Amino acid sequence: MLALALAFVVAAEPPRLIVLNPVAAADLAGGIELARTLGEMAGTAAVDVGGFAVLSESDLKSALDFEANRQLMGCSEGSCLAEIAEGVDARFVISGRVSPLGTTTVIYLSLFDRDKTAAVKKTQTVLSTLSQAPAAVGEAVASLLGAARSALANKPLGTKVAGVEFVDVAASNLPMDDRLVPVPAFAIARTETTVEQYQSCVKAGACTVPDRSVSPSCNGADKAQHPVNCLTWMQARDFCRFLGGRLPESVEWRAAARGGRNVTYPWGDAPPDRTRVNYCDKNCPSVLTTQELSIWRENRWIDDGADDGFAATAPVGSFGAGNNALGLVDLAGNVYEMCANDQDVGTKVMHGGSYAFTPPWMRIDAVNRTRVTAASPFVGFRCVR
Ligand SMILES: [Ca+2]
Repeated sequence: MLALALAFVVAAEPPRLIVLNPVAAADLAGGIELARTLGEMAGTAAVDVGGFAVLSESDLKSALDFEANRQLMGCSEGSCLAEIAEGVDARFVISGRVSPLGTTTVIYLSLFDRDKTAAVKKTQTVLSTLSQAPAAVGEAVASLLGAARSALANKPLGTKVAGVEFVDVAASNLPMDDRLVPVPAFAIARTETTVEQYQSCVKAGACTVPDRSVSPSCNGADKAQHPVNCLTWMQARDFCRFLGGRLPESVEWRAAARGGRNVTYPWGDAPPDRTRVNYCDKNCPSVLTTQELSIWRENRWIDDGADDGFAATAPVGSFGAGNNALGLVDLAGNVYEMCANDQDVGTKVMHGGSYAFTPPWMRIDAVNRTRVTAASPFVGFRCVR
């Protein structure tokens, strides 16, 4: 006889999605009417794609009081979208704007994820005639909802993906120059990407092998727990994509390194020393080229009095005293960490200094740059998601 376990399956309500009318540019002829039409098209497309409980702007307006209604007009900032989503318990908001561009009309749509307090996907559609609008808006909405579905399928932020452990970083305001830059919540890898982690992407066919011919200090399989180095910015980007993540923006890297505190270095304000950082100590000259060595000597970039125990990279997490408040390791020293954003043409921002650099480069706000095509033993990365 079969013992049957009875289970009551409660159909989960589909996640709520709000579709706001795009904001019409002031110089767009018939803008308000067109924005309303496009908003309706986007709402219809979202219903057609399915999987979400769709609220249109007109549904919302009838649900909201006058004051909230007034705030809704022109709502496109994260804080405003978050408030609206919160108000009706929606996970996602599609919003955007529509502008003329020469003889064409451009529709920008973006998908805001309340859980990430950030836009997670953006589309841009150019229309030469308005008859193209229903198909084009439908395609844009389908792509936004694809991103919404993958956000729902993702594990919570602070989890392991392909052996990479992610740590949540709360939303914060980062002081830069004389202003505060809002940085939405995200998650960042606890360590620099290791050789072993990178290798899993190579095996999967999603990453290419680093060019280890550039230096004897490039890490191979015998250094599985060392940071992967000697790769281009594109290779780093591809690895982060493989994880479903991306490279950090410079402001994100800094916010993560601060870990919610107002500090000069990841661990605090005490100057770097051999217990906190793998930097250019007395072992460092042995891994510099002759040319580098003369430049380093000339600039006094070598701390001959210190011994951190490593000439080139160290296994990640070897300097516990240098951890930050979130438990992130090796933010300073070991390898430089490439970021997503440009420093100038053909170069990307990087942070944190490396085994061949000195204390001033270990400051959280110190910025260096790397050519996107360069592969250097000094440079590695970690991902965010
Ligand atoms: Ca580092």
